[in-house]
Amino acid sequence: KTIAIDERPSVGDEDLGFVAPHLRSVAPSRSEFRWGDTTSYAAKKKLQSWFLLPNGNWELGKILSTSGTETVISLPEGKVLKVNADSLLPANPDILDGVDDLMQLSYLNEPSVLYNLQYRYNQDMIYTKAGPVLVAINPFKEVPLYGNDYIDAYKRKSNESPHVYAITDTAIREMIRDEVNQSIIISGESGAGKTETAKIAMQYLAALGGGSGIEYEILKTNPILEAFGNAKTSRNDNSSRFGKLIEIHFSETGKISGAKIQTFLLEKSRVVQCAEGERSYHIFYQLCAGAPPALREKLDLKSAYEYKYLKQSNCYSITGVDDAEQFRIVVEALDIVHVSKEDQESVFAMLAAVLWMGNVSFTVIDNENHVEAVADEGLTNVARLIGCDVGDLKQALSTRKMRVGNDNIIQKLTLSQAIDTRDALAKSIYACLFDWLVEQINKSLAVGKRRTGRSISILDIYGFESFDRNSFEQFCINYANERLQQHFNRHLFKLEQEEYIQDGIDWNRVDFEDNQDCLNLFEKKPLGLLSLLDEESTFPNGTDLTFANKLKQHLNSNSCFRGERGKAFSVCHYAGEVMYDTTGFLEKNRDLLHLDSIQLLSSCTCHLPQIFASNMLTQSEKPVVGPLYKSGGADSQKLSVATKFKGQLFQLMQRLETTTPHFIRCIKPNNFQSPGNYDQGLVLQQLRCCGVLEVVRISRSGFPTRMSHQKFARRYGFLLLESVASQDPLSVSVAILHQFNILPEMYQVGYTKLFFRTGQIGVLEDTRNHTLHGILRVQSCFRGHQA
Ligand code: AD9
Ligand code: MG
Repeated sequence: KTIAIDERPSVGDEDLGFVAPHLRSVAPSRSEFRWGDTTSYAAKKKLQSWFLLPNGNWELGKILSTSGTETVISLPEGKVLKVNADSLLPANPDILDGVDDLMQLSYLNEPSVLYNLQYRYNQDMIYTKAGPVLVAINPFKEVPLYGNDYIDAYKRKSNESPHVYAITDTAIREMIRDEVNQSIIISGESGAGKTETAKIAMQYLAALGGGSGIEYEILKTNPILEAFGNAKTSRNDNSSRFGKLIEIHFSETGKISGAKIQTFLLEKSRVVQCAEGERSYHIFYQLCAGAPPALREKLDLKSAYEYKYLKQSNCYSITGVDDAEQFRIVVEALDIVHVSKEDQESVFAMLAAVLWMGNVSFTVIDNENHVEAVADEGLTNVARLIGCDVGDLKQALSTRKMRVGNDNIIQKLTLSQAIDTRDALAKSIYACLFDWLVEQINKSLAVGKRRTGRSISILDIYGFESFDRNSFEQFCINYANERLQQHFNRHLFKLEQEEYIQDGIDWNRVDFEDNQDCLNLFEKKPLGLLSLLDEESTFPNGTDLTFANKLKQHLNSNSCFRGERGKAFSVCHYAGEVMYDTTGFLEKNRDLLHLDSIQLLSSCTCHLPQIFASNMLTQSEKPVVGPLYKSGGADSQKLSVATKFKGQLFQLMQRLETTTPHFIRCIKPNNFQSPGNYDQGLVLQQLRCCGVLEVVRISRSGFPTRMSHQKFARRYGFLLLESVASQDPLSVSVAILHQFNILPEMYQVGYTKLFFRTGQIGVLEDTRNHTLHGILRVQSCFRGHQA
């Protein structure tokens, strides 16, 4: 046989360009790898291998010799060690360094993946594909990967390296080609870069243009929502404290015609309480620093450190951020999304009212420790700003109307009750303001008449959180992430299977480890976490402790649940076990605003009644959770926070289910928000947690290597020892399979493609390489002779 001289050895070689990326043989994962095999990796000498250091990191070494389970390996700096084969994993040949899709790695194990990502990261290639998923590693610095030139290059497809732009471009093309709505689902832990990634995707979409500046308006929603919904936390200087889905609509001509934003569960508690070193929502500091003199005077604004709500965490500024300048940017953005100057002023007045509310103090008035709000600067400013009578406000903050039998009585409050009432009012005002603002933005972005009904949605939700102390907020956030993870698993898995079915191969469902058990733990009725939480929230005498005990009583047999000491319990999430402290769970789930406060707010001569009216209406439209929460029955009936959130998530999932999803997994390379710092352990933990390795495992459990009959015949046909009667690609392919004794259970022949199990193509590739090497040697020898 004659072979073209340019058919060189192939693994990682550029001539692989014409072969499906999956072609390169994929080695079994660590657990699947059997060192006893005759084809065992360790048996091959001088190969590169990963060696597990005692500190948990991996180091690259060369195998010198192997006997039994013992291997001699040389490590950098001349160290030679005799090690157990268990501490070794095969490394990829240098030629595969920095491949842009992890599927191209010959050996797909944790150290190889870590190394590949790091190799790219060190060169500012922060994006890598993991099969269908885009992995994005936060650079914590500006990288030269964005802007119009890049956008153009991805549009023209002259740049095909992994990028958010590329994913977004695929979404646009698939929306047009398949006439199906698309979604870009961004996940990753706090500070990993989800919000930035979402903005980069929006940038690409906006470059499609719209008309009447709608695309510009859409981009301007970002500074507004970030000002009102983001805050500095210990993890991220600009941490989103709400979830967001933005649905961008397109016209028939493929231009943007409008958009709609949906938000999920804003972290209200931050308004009145935040941890040392963290901040409340950016907008408060921006207002204090940037309000022009006239506004300042009108609202009687002081500096941030004069307000108790802002003072408690002892943190007022963020390195590199100019709050006054940000305020100007937010005002400009509000102008652009058509929030009138008058409305803007009301918004700022509400913000000032919230700040002044925190300064309202109380004084003890009797020997039963009852208190009364002090009529000082705080109280009078709140009353003035929200437009109510000082006396009414004082009354609402110091007493509570109760119904006992048929009588209405007025009960005085203790200090802690009064503070709770005050804080509940402040949280409520802020949360309603946030919702109202989103509503105003949506009015401005409302979809134009000439729409196709096609859309691309971008989901940027808070990532999985596991702190030293985890409360109700983490409980909700992690529940949301479980839902999202299920969508992720099922979808990627389903797609994979559909391809097999389409190509007519014999396919038995491959089960994968899904997180349904954990979701059941949350959602089962009546004995699930959410139901039990709601039930306890309706009991007048329910406390965080009785709640925790009830969980232990009913859920201890559940494999995803573990009762802990005292008021704590643990949940085995897909991303790891998290211990929750139930302190405050019931209160936060009830999220009560007393009727007195509601009445007060309804009577105000400001925007609030209007804002509240729409908010209360949406709540009363839905079924209530149970009987009235508190004794006396004077409080409004409303949906519990957890139940409302669950409903929102169900709706969200239903909506996403009708779209073609594109997944982006953001990774945080270090905990210091610092550039050029790649912490292997931290990255690995996230790869495991956010399921990147799992996706690869899922895609590998089927037939991850696939190649069309033609390509297969062309690539390996020359290895045939006997000629085949019929030269059609399928016959040639089958003959190759027989000659190489590929076991029937190791491959499937589809209508158009051959499908192989993990690692199967490796033998063929090896033989091909050897043969080609031999041929090259002979040819060069031959040429030498000729010369
Ligand atoms: V949280 O769950 O909302 O707390 P995110 O949203 O995952 O979190 P975010 O997008 O806010 O993280 O990123 C954190 C910071 O990382 C940003 O403020 C940037 O300073 C930095 N970052 C993230 N992505 C990029 C990027 N592509 N280029 C440059 C980036 N900097
Ligand atoms: Mg964010």
